[in-house]
Amino acid sequence: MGHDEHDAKDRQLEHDRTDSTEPLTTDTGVRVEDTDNSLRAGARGPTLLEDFHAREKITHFDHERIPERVVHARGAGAYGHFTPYEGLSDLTAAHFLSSPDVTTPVFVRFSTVAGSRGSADTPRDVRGFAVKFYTEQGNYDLVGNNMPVFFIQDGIKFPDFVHAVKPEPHNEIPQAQSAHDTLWDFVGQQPETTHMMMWLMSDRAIPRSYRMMQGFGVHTFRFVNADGKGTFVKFHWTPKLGTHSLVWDEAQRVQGKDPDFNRRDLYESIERGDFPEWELGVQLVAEEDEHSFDFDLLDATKIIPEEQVPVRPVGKLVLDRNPDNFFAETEQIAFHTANVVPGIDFTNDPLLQARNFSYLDTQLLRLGGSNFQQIPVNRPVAPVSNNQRDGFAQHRVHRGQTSYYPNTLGGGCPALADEGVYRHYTERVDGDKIRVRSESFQDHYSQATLFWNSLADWEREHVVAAFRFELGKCEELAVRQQAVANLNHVDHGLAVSVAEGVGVAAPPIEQTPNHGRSSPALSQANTAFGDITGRQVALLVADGVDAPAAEAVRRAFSDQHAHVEYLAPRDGALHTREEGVLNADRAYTTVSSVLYDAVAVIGGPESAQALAEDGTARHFVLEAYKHHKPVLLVADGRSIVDGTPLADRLPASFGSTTTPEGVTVAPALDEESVMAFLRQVGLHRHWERETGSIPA
Ligand code: HDD
Repeated sequence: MGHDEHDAKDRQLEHDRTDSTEPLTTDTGVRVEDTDNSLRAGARGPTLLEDFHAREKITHFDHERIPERVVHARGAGAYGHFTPYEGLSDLTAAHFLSSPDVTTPVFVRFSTVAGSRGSADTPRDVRGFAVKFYTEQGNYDLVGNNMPVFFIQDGIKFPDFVHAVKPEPHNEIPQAQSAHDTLWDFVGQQPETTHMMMWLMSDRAIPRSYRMMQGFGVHTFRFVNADGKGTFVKFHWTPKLGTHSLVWDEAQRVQGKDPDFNRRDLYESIERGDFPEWELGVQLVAEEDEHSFDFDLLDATKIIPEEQVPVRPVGKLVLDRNPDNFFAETEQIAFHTANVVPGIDFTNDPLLQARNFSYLDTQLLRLGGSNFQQIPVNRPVAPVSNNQRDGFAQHRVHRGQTSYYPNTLGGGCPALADEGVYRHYTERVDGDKIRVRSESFQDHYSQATLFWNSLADWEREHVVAAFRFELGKCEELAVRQQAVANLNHVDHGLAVSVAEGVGVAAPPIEQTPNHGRSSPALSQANTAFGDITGRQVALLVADGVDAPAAEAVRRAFSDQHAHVEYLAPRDGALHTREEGVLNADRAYTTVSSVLYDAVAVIGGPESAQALAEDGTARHFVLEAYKHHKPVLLVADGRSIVDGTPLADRLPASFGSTTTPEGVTVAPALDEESVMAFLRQVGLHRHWERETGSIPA
């Protein structure tokens, strides 16, 4: 189902969509004669209070802002739909999972956590992955992240954690950065954060695209079937395009070159018809197996390793429609972990229990009162019928004499339904009223070590570099030292490498021996490769360019839904080697290599010479190389790297080949070289390439 087929949510929204086609009016519908000059006493006299149009216009403007989300303020979202592969009625009574014939409209909002609403898309941070399913049984929200664990085990610590990671209160510095003293001061004293900090220091924290990241429900939830039987469940979203990341240096530069990098990528992919896709998977654990793990299922700082419980694919999510209005839809959407439908229930995870309080509470403030579920994007497609009344901005006109239950005067309406109702899972609980953390929550290191052990060499190098960067930004040496001491429980070698980079003493002895276990599913080296949908390739061109070669590269990529842009020293028409015309897509001075996945330079002697003499073009190629991106150099286009360290890494005389460093060179453009370059783009990055000596 695509954009044109109008699902139930789309049809509902149609009533609210507004086009400004009528003449200009006030909010009360009165046509306005002049909106440039306020009403005044004399041409140079004072403005009159009776100018209701001017007052209304300015007043409304004054009230345009609402509080941003206290976390996850920066985000982007889209509509789409979810379809299960098969019926799951044996596990859950949830109707949206009952049959492949049921397709459910969704809205998904992706976000960073720490930054303000106007911050950049690519800081080192967790990404939110929040899905609202508009099911026939009411709205179901799966409010997850792109990492499968969390910083803390109990929601009561969430305000402390967020205060520590947000800009420091005395000077509100730094914006959207975890690299500062207060975060590391906090986590250094909270061993339970260690596992999540390993994920945060990994490449997961700098996704190339929202389309290329996993999502996780994090908590263990509970499926409940029609007979009331429960099964523990963890939710996974797996992107069709694989899980791919930026390079940290690149991510920092993107913040300046295009702060909207991930938002733009999502929006443009959908506009182009390259609809992002994820597979929903579930890990299922029978109730009787609750205690058969060496960690607690209720502890949100733990994963269930996929080798222990495989992920079963159960359905597909496709995003195929951009919102019409960012504020109305993406900003006003209100997620809440307690928005569940029959068949899905909670567990006693203390983090989840706190969330079930926090989300409703925050929406009441953020959206100005209790009627926020009536905002178009939040409205369920399921009928709403109850005795909740009044409140600010009540949009419903409830008819009838009664607004209480039970009643006879209103015919007993609304009555309780016999079927399809939400029934809380029956669970026996018994215990003293105490403030303690369960013994089963006390192992904070084993899974941090598991994660470390599971990474490829290049991923580990990135983790060490990330720790060095972050701790290197901390002013207090004691804060650095504490973090290193904590890492010594994860892996001694890791702790030593980090210590060496940040000028503190390396721990002399191993604290906790590395258990040696790993879980291959945790490494991005084992993700999907080869699908290059939506990848952006920069093709540097100048006057005199070999146009047939340029067009051949572009065609080969667009056949696979990737996009080649002709970047030239200036905008507009170029003359080609063949004395024709080629239109540049952009001047390369307006963009940067960090906004592209790969770079190609082709021949035409005049074009090659112009590019080779231009420092900006040379830097473009070197920078792409430094960020491990595929490079294609054809014919004399290769002269762009003359005199750089890259030249020494190319074969002196060459046929068509891809070097061990992942640069494809060809004496003339042919099918083989284009395909070789395309394959390199499908591999995302050439991580083995040495880049430390490249001065870009
Ligand atoms: Fe949260 C927003 C995800 C723990 C309190 N959270 C928020 C969003 C996501 C998450 C994706 C943005 C939703 C949107 O796009 O509007 N949060 C998580 C995950 C957690 C988590 C995966 C751990 C497993 N959160 C968490 C705790 C608390 C909160 C423990 C409080 C005790 N989160 C909130 C909030 C926010 C929020 C304050 C801010 C804006 C909002 O809810 O709508 O209520």
